[in-house]
Amino acid sequence: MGRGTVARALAAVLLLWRWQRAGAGEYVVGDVAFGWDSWAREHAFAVGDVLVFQYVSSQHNVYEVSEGTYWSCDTGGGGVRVKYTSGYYRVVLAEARTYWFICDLPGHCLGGMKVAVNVSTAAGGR
Ligand SMILES: [Cu+2]
Repeated sequence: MGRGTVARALAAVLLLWRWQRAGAGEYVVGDVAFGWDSWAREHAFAVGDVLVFQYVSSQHNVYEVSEGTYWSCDTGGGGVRVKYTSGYYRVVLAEARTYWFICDLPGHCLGGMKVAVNVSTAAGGR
């Protein structure tokens, strides 16, 4: 029981993804390091920006999900829009809306491995 608690605490620390700007309007999201969600919340995305998810495919995946699934981390209820499991996922943010992404490996989403990306129409957002 104590061991499980420690594992969970570690997971909460380690399961945050790193953001990195890779060029004009392109952003790389990789495993390890500090909070991707807080970074995304502070950053203004515009239509046409690109997110590149890069991670070890045996350790993580990326699902684009509904808002409800984002908050519940429960992917059993039909809230999954797209599943990406290859370790490399390049998504063009083509629509002005909120994109919801989570990692579906057991405990990862609940541990904080999720991100909401708010995309607005171009011009003046940043
Ligand atoms: Cu993960």
